[in-house]
Amino acid sequence: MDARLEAVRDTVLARNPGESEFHQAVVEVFESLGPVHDRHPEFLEAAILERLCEPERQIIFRVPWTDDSGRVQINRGFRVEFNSALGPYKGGLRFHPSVYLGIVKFLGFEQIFKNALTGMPIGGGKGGSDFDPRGRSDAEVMRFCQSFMTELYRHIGEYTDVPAGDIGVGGREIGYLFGQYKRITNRYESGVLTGKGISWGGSLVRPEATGFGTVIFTEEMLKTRGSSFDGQRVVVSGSGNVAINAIAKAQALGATVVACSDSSGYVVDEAGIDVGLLRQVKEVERGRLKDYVLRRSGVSYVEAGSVWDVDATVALPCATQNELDGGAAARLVRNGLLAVGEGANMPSTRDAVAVFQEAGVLFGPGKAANAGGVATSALEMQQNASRDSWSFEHTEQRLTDIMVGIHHRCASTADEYGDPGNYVLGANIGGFVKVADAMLAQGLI
Ligand code: NDP
Ligand code: 2IT
Repeated sequence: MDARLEAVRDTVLARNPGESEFHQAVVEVFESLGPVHDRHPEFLEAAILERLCEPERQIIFRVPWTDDSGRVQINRGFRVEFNSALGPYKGGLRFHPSVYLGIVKFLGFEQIFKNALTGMPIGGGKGGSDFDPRGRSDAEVMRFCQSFMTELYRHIGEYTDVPAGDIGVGGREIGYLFGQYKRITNRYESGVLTGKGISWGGSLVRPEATGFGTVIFTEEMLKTRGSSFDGQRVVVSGSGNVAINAIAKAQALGATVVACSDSSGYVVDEAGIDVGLLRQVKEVERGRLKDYVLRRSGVSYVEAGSVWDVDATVALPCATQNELDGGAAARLVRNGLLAVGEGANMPSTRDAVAVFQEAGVLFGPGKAANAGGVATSALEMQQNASRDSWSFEHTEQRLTDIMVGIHHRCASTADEYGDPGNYVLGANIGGFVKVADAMLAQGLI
């Protein structure tokens, strides 16, 4: 790493003890930024990096609620409003028992660069709670969401901060959150949340957008080698919103997705995952992946194993951070891997990224490859602001154009900085320069 940046890095790590995922995200970005500071000494003088690493505002709050048996439960809520140089804070809410400040800050930090890459007017933020929705009734989820919003509402707004979904937060939760916001504020402020239902201010394509976008970005990478998804053997991790829609799009482009997973195990389906059945099991019934196997013949289920043990030419990690390590990466590379598109945020460890890059595997980092979700959230905000709603075809075309644009920005930035094909460098520098320029123009705030 560039010596000038090392000192900043050390200060950031020391000021944020115990937040290992945040440290990992910061170090990965800093490793790309030396050449930018050679060209732009003004960024160093204005302490852009120090300011970028310190969130503009961090909110932590108590979320009390009552479960179905009448017992009081207490969770912790977070919203980190990281950077508003380009627009209102924008980013999802994650409900998962592993959530703590270090996770929210890593996600919020990544979101700054991701949102900049989309070319849309959105800043970076993230939030969530250590609430575990698994096994909770709809009524419990509703009471939790209402309590969460009773505190959060004072911090958000169409022009301030616009949350959306992430792990454990989908259409159901956004509905309960929106209802409570509307009730407290007495405003039908559609643009305060994205991922809304289609009949009450949502956008077509938003549910599909992250998975579709990841595949579109990966297809653009494959094209640079004269290849495409057609005929590829694909493994996807996860079986949630991002994974299901990545599977659907990859298969629509002619690939066969032979495996997917949840946190309990993975399924191998050599004929190609039946997306209709997967949606029924996971989205309609809110069941486990194991239930998929019971309804389809010729399919195997591996309890507690790693889905990365299944050979693939294209890997799409779409579950969670640090789910694909150096050992798994080396095994995939030995068995013919061509490309990785990260649908999740930071799913590959730093070791894994190094293995992919040394082997010449096309590697699309999450902040570029999964930006289609937040980009389509910004399209939802546009529709809300103009009180309009667009067709599926129009919105999907906008998403495609945005993803092709992000790929182009990453690739051309990597070329410009002398490391062709390095999408990590391209994404980090491309996102950073846009935010840094805006921060410089807006003075010391
Ligand atoms: P969902 O809650 O819909 O699905 C999450 C999936 O990942 C589930 O299959 C879940 O399995 C699995 N998973 C979650 N945590 C773990 C864990 N600790 N270990 C193993 N598996 C795990 O979330 P999304 O699909 O929305 O999000 C997936 C990833 O994509 C996340 O990294 C998220 O940040 C990222 N992302 C999401 C966007 C969106 O628009 N939703 C946009 C951009 C990125 P199980 O059910 O067993 O927990
Ligand atoms: O990580 C992400 O980009 C998201 N969870 C989507 C955020 C959004 O505001 O749509």
